[in-house]
Amino acid sequence: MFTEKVLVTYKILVRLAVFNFYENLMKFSLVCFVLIILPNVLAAQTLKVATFNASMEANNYASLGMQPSIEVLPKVLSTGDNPQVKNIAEIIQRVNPDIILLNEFDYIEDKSKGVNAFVKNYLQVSQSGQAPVDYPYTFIAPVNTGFATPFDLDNNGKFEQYGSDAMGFGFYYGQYAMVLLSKYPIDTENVRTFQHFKWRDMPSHLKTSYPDGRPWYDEDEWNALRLSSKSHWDVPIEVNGHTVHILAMHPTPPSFDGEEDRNGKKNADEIRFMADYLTPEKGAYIYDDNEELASLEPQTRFVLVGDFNAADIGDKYREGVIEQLTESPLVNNSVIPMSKGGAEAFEEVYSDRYTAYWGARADYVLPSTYGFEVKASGVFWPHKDSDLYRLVEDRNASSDHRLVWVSLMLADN
Ligand SMILES: [Ca+2]
Ligand SMILES: [Ca+2]
Repeated sequence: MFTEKVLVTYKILVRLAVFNFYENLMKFSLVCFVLIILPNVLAAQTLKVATFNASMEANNYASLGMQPSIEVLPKVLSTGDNPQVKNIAEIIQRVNPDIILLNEFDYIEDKSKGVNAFVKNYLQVSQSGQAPVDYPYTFIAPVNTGFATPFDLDNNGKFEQYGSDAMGFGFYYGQYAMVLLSKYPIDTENVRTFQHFKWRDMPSHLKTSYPDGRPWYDEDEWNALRLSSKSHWDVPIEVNGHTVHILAMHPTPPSFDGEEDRNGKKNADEIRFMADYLTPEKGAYIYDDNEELASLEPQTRFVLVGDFNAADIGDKYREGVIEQLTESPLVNNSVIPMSKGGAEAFEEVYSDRYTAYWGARADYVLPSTYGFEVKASGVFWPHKDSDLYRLVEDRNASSDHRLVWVSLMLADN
């Protein structure tokens, strides 16, 4: 009797112990999942991509008393104490994108004095209490801006090498260039650049003529003229086992010219070039700077980024230009990034989409329809009552453009 009771009690105790063990194991597993596995799963799938015409070229630092040249930006980046650049860094820290293109960041061949100095001395330093951000992977490449030519490209009768006579508008070589910063590794081997592609090699290109029909460019000029005003880039980035092609450009503004509309035509064809690059059919004519034919394959994840200088509505809109991208079935323009600051700064009902303080949607982050879901987006443009308005309150606070960002979920399709 006694041993039977002991045995029953013993069995009950064992069952309770086993039950507690499994219950605790379940709890422990759940805690592990929430604390360790879940953040990695989420991090693996979400990608925040931004574009920012930061306007960091040499004209921005008059207080230094230096003539605009390629020497100015390295000086600014070496100190970490320029208020305008600190504000630009604070904006980036607050948005904290995984990948960001900066337009109008001079081409400084020695990265340690250029883009990497910006990361080290500004982004990795807390600005106004914000968490520092790090971008271990950066990409730069030569550009056409300020690339001297022997031609009179603006036909003002003067051969000035720079300014409007340069291959792309610029007063010194490398002005208005661009840099790409990434938290994820860049597949450097497979980067393609299109700095050298000649405008004449684009089939059915737009023609620039005087009002009486004579060609604007003479034969030597036309044979030498490159299409890209800065450069066009395809930079593949490895995001947790997925390749994402960052397609970057900064087409010339469709202004600062005459009736011939040479810059308007260039802007339209620079955008067409990138639209053609998205498919092997349309992009069959495209060659890269290694003189190899190149275009994207079907079912490729890409994100178009940059100041495209092409409004989609309003008085700066030009019919048929930005639609080459925004109406492509390959491109997802269904979610338009917006801000309260833009909404209140202009009368137009659509000004909540503006990305520049001169009133237009000029800067774009456009993901491929393939492989992504848009989760959130925005334009960093605080409204006047915000504490952050100081970051955009005038031209010298940061830039004449605003940072645009899109958060993407990598979908399997
Ligand atoms: Ca000429
Ligand atoms: Ca000239």
